[in-house]
Amino acid sequence: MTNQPLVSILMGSDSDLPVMKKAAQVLEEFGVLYEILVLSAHRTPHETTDYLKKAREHGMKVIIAGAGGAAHLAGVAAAHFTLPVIGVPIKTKSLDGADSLYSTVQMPPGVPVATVGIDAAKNAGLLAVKILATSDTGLSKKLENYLEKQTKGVLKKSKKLKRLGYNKYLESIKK
Ligand code: RP5
Repeated sequence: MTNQPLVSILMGSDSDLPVMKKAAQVLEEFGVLYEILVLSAHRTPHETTDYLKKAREHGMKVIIAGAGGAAHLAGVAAAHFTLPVIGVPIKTKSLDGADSLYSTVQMPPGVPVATVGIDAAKNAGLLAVKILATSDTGLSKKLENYLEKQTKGVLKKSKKLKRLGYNKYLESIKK
């Protein structure tokens, strides 16, 4: 592992941060270094393009880009950055994030953006880890452990549901 960031987490506005922090949390869990910035395709077009053009020479392997509404950030990132770009469509008040989803996912042939679900920044973080794990055996092992833990967690819940029945189970998980 190097001591320089490998993943760049970008978002169009600081209002996206409560969602995008979930990508950062996953990367931290796996010990993957990242940098996190607010850069907008529309409000800071020149700064965004400058950053993206230099991202590869600065050692970035994956970019995660989250934006809402007319969400062009991930697409612009993919236009300038030659390695994988993961898009996170942010939920909006007006159209519930359908606008963000379509803007992010409907890229023209030749310029792919790996788009996760609306507000699914956790999956974006995990996908970045999976991409990096293709050439990092330590990370690959950590992923196996993570997935094993996840499986055990689900099976434990299933056993508990069987034991308690659904009414008592629901009582037990009430907040
Ligand atoms: C997008 O516009 C941002 O990604 C954000 O999701 C949305 C609203 O931005 P703010 O008005 O909250 O700054 O560019």
